[in-house]
Order: sequence, then C-alpha cells, then structure tokens
Amino acid sequence: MAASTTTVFIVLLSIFCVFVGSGLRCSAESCTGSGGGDDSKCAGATDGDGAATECGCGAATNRQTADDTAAADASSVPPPASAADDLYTTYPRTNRMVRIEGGTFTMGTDAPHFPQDGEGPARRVTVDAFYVDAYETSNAEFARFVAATRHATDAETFGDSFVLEALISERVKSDITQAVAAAPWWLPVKGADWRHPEGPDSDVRGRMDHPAVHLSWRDAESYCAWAGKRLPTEAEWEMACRGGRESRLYPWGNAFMPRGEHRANTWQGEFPQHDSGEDGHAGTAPVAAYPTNAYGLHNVVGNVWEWTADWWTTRHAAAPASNPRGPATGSDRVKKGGSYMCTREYCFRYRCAARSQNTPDSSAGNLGVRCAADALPDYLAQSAAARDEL
Ligand SMILES: [Ca+2]
Ligand SMILES: [Ca+2]
Repeated sequence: MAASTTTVFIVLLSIFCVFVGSGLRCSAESCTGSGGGDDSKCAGATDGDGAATECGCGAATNRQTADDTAAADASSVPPPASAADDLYTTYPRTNRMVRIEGGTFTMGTDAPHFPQDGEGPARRVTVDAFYVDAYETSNAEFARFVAATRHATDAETFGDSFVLEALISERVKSDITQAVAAAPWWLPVKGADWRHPEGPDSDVRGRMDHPAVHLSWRDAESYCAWAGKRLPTEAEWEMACRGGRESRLYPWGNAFMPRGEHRANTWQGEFPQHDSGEDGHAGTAPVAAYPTNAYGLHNVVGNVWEWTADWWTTRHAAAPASNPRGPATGSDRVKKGGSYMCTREYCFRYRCAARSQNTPDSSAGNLGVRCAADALPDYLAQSAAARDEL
C-alpha cells in the first residue's frame, strides 16, 4: 500500500486530536481525522444538546491520494477472480426503481444535531420528478456490473480500504502495523474490497443480497451509469428519504422505534467493540430488510451510507431553491443516511437531514450507493410492463 505510512500518520493524528484536543469520545463514523487537513473540526464540536460528540464525520476514511494518483489511473487492472461472479444469478433482482413525483419539501433542519455538518438551515427546495432505486445496491447487482465491465473498484486498485476494527480477524489484524492496530475504530486493511468486506479472509458468499460496500464515489458513479441511472443529488436523496413527511427526523417519523419496532439497521451495544444486533442485524442487513418508507424505499437511513452527486459544502442559502446541485467544485462528495455503525451516542446521522462527506476515491466497509434516474431505464420499464401483464 503506497500510502500506508501516510494513512497510519493520519489515523494516529486523528486519535491524538480526539483525545488530546478535547477529550471527545469518537467513533469510526464520528471521528474525522484530518484526512482533509482540517483539524478545526476536531475542537470542541458538540451536538444540539451541547454534549461533546463529534469531530466531523466520515473523513477519517478519506484516502490520501497524493502518492496514489498513478495507481488510481490503473483502470485496466482486472479484478481478481472470485466465486462471487457465479453467485449473483441465484438472487432476486433488487434494481427496481420508484418514481418520486416532483414537488417542494423542506430540506435540512433549523434544529441541527451537528451544525458543523451544515444540516441547516431548513429551506424550501423544489425538485423535478425523478426515479430512485428502492434498494441500496446489493452485492448481487454490483457483481453483475463487474461481470459485464470488469470494473476494478478504487479499493481493489489502491489495494486497501477501511474496515471497522471489531470486524477484522485476528490474523489480518496481525498484519497491520502495531501503531494502527492500537486504533480502536477504522483500520486500513490490505485486500479489503467489495468482495472481501472484512479483509482478504472474508467473502460475500451468503451476503449477495446485502449492500455492496467499499464503493468509492467513482465506483458508485460508474455503477449507476452502467445501469442506465445516475447518482441522486443530495436534494433528491433527502426528498426520497423523507417520504412525503415534512420536517421529521426519520423516513417514518420522529420516533426512532415506533411501537417498539426497529425500522433501520443501526448499532446496539458498546461501540465500537460489540454490535449486539438487537435490531436483527449485526453488521450489514439484506437490502430488502426492514419496512419501507411511504415512498417504498428500504434502508434509506442506516445499513450503509449512500453517495450523492453533490460536492460537499456546509454553507447553504436559506432562500428557496429549484433542483439544487451543490457547489460547482469541491474536494469531497456528500454521503447520506448513516450506517449500521451509527449509534445515538456516537454518530446520530441516521436522519434525513444528516450528512457527511468523503473524497471521491475513498471507500469503507459501510459505504455504498443507491442510484437515481430522470426516466426509468428501458429494461426496467419493459420488466415492469411484463409484470403488469401477469
Ligand atoms: Ca444493527
Ligand atoms: Ca442506507
């Protein structure tokens, strides 16, 4: 791993920043590291209650690209052979899309839990009609893309990706430098990629209906384009998340567990040591798990973070906007929805207004994609028509 030394330094720097800077408790998702070189995020960030919680989110898993530009261009490198290619055909397709009628909704919130993330202000946003995947992209769907295109993901090309320490085998951990092995959350693991979510001694057998992870923004964009789709804008994603409900925390309302039932895959237990899986799933869940929101979307919040098309900014105009697309340029892309690693205490980002960011070539074991489209791709329109005739 060409950037291993740099990555080790960044991880250690983030740990130092967290513990020395303000005594904050940080998690894999909440501790930014200074992957983007912005240490200011680490100082005294608080949630809306004033409780110390955060120093940004997600950037701890930013890939350091300075030394890896050449590797990133190695698009001709074929992915390693894997039994995964032979497994996807046995799984039901989960590439169905849902039409979201155009309209105006309230994007963001005036009661942000993480003001530093740019969750506010609440603003009226109008979005044209669009289609969005009912599911996060599964391993089975991503395997079809790879089989058709031989796409090599950034994680495969760079040779590593970030994995939660608690999910890594002792054997793989023993190969990681001692200094990084001491970090209690993300570790850069050689050989971790979508086929090997927890490292080279893991695979996706039995999990082809789970979301594909370790996808960079560039991988996500390529996958959606291959499928005749595109990435959603952040505004589209958030409108889809809210399911027609105004100013609610979650896709289903304001109560996290209505009638005592879990509606999303988050983390229970002591983070980051033990995921008890009280919500039915420790780690990722099948993309069809949990009830849908009113628009028919599964796992919009929780399970895996989902890339959007927008460049990252924390500054938003309060004025009404029509089909906003974010800044014209930037260094990071917006991701939405939180993941199976989120807890109320550490990374309360499984809310529609919550947001985070990574550089476009970064990947991690909780980062996937859900595509959108202006119009239903022909092959999906035809399959929908065929179903109607049955
Ligand atoms: Ca869970
Ligand atoms: Ca999700």
